[in-house]
Amino acid sequence: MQDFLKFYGIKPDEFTIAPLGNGLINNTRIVKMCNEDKSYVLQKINTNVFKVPENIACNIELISTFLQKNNPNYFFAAPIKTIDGKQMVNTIDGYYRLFPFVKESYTIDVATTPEQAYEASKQFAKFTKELIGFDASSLKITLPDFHNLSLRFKQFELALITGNKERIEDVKKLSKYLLEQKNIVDEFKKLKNDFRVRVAHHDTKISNVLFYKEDKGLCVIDLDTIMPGYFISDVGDMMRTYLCPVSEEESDFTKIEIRLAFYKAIVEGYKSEMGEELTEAEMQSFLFAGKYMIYMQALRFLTDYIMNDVYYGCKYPKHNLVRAGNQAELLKRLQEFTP
Ligand code: GN1
Ligand code: MG
Repeated sequence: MQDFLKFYGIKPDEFTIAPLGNGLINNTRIVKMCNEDKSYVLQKINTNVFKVPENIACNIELISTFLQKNNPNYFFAAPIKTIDGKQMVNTIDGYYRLFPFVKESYTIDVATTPEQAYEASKQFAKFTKELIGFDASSLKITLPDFHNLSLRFKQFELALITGNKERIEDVKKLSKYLLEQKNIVDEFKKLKNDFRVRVAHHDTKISNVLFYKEDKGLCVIDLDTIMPGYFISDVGDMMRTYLCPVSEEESDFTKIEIRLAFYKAIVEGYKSEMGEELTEAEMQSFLFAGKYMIYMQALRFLTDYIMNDVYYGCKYPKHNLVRAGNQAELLKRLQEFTP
C-alpha cells in the first residue's frame, strides 16, 4: 500500500505504517511520519463494493465546495489531494486515498457512556443540518439501494432458494424468525412517503466519529456512503450500534440488552441539531429507525452467510451466522423495549 504515498510527495524512508480500525469493507492503515509529529490515514477502497469510486470522490468534492462557501468553520474530513490535485489515486492494484490524521483525536469502538452516544448523535445530525441548503439529489449514488429494506428482504428470500443448501438447512429457525418480521418492511414502505430526503451518512457506527478532549465529538468520518437518504438510516444505525453494550461481533447473546439511557442520548443528541428540521412523522419514528436498521443488518448478514460469505469478511467459518444471530437477538430485545 505504501508505494502510493509517492503521489503525495512522501518518500519510502519517511514513515512507518500499521493497520487501523476494524471496518469490514475498506482496508485502512495509519501512516506515521518519522521525523515530524504528523500522521495520515491511508485507505484502499474495496471496489467489489464501491464499483465506481469516482462517485465517492465526486460527492466529497461537491460537499466540500458547498461547506467551504457556506460554513467554512465546519470540519469536514475530506481526503488530501495528491501533488497533481487528485482526490484519489488509481493504480493497477486499486484505488487509494489519504486523509489527515487529526492530532489528539481518537475513535471509540463501543459506546460506554450515554454522553458518548449523545455526542456522536449530535455530530451525525449536525452533518445533515449543515447540508440542508445543499441539493441532495446532485449527489451520486455510491451504493445503489444500499438501505432499501424491501430489496434486502427480496435478496434474503432469493438466497433461501439459490444459496448453500446445507447452510439454509442449518439456519432454518433464524430464517423463520426473520421472515416473520416482514411487517417491518411493510411499515418502511408506508412510512418512507412521509420522510424527507436529505444528505445522510448511512454508516453511523460510533467508530465513524472522531472524538477529542474527554469524549467531545469533533466530526464524522468514513464519507463513502454519503448519499441522499432518510433520517431513519442514520438514527437507526446508531440505535443498532450504541444501544447494546456489546457489538455485532459478540457470540454470547446473553450479553445483548437495550440501554435506556443510551436510547435517550441518541434521541436528544440528534434533536439538539435536527430538532427544528424533523417533520412530525420523523419525530415519531426514532424507535422504528432502530428496528429498521437492525432488521436490515440481520438480513444482510444471514444472506451473506447463506451465499457463502461473499460480501463481508469472515474471521472464522460461522462468523456471519453469529453476526446475524446477534442482530436478530438485538431486534427481539428492541421489540420488547418501551422508551
Ligand atoms: C460495513 O466497512 P464498515 O464496517 O464501515 C457496511 C455497513 C454495515 C457494517 C456492519 C458499504 O461497514 O453497511 O453496517 O459493515 N458497509 C457497507 O459492520 O456495506
Ligand atoms: Mg463504513
